[in-house]
Amino acid sequence: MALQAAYSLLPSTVSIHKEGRFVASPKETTVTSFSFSNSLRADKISNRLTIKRRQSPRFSTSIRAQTVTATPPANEASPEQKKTQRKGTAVVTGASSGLGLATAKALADTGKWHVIMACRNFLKAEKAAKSVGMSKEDYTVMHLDLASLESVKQFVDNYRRTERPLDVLVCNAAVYQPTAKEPSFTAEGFELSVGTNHLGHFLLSRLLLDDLKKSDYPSKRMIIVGSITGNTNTLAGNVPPKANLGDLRGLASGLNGQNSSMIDGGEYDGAKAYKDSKVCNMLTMQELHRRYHEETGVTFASLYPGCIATTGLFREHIPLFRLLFPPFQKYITKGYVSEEEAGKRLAQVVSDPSLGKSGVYWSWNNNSSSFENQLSKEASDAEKAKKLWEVSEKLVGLA
Ligand code: NDP
Ligand code: PMR
Repeated sequence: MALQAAYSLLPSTVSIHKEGRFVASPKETTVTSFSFSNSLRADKISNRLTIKRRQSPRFSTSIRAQTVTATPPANEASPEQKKTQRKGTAVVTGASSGLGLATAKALADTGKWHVIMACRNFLKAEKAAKSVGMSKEDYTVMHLDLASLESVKQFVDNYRRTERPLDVLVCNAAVYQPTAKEPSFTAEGFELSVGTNHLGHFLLSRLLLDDLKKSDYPSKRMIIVGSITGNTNTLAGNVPPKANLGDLRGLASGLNGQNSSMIDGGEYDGAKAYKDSKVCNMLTMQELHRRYHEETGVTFASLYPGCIATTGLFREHIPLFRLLFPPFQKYITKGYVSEEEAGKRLAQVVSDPSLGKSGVYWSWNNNSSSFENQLSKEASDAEKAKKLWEVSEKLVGLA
């Protein structure tokens, strides 16, 4: 069983106690129980959770509770928001399916946003927009292939030619290759998941920051979608292979498969490459915040929208995984969220006045209220973020 295979990769005994602390010990040998009670939607860790598994490497860790800072939903526009009557323009990458499409739809439905659907497959994006009932005046599809830095530059040029202001950028697109035996590469020869999810977005966000600066919209935002699976202070983030950027030696040596195609310089692992790319996304958001928030007034944010187990992200996973993953997340972890709900969450981060704080990694709890979540040690390591920034700048040709 696909998920059982995954269980067998878990640390031998994982117990989640009150306050969301979880500890693991290496003694047990079989999957004997998996119980949740009083499920805690701070990334869906329940008060009591016990998992036992077949074999265990040295594993003994303690995982910190998620910080929960409840943010009341805002019903009224702030005085700032009332300043402008014009529609905001939001660029959403990867808006042709899943979370990106649902976000585009949620924003369009408010009547306050024009969405630029920045997609690699023009026809698919047009069809997707129609299929969810978006009206033509609420969106524009523009070509963007994040697996090509040339395409990123071309997108920025094309966008500038439209002379539209840019008010919000949402870096959402991603690829996940959990079953790939060998790495594949972007046009410039970077391992595909990190090349697309991190480097493509890194260049895009750096170039479009100038355009965001020019916007007169009252709340300018740049959002980079993160994930729980890149955060090793959560149960989900402890499912092997775990994210780990190490000292970035693989990235520094070009991530082109000559020395290594993994950021930490290790053996290729598609699932790890994705999780590493999400750590890069969350580190980049914080580095942008540190460097530019004060100077530009732009709000930088990341988020974990919930487990949207039905999206195209899992298209390369084995069929059994795709069959079992949604019920597993719905009924066992209770981490499941529909595409529609996840789209509303990301749309909140785009436009809700109460989510205007910069440098935050947002999550949602059981009753769908947002809170400022705590990132793992690595995903909040300021020194690593700086190093990642500098190495990435070189790779994308900005330094
Ligand atoms: P989908 O596969 O449904 O959407 C991914 C989107 O990215 C698609 O539109 C896809 O385009 C696009 N894309 C992929 N490669 C490129 C590229 N080279 N250039 C441009 N666009 C590209 O997955 P999700 O909606 O689930 O994922 C969206 C975001 O949510 C990702 O950042 C993911 O990490 C994050 N996330 C998802 C979770 C989940 O449970 N699903 C949980 C946490 C975070 P195309 O349609 O052409 O394939
Ligand atoms: Mg995970 C609280 C429990 C929880 C949550 C919220 C997720 C989210 N997952 C949880 C637990 C578990 N998962 C457990 C206990 C297992 C072992 C059975 C498990 C397994 C698992 C696999 C094999 N989970 C996965 C996979 C994937 O291939 C997905 C992945 O890692 O993609 C990178 C995944 C996910 N689990 C999640 C989420 C949100 C994902 C998709 C990850 C993402 O988009 O970042």
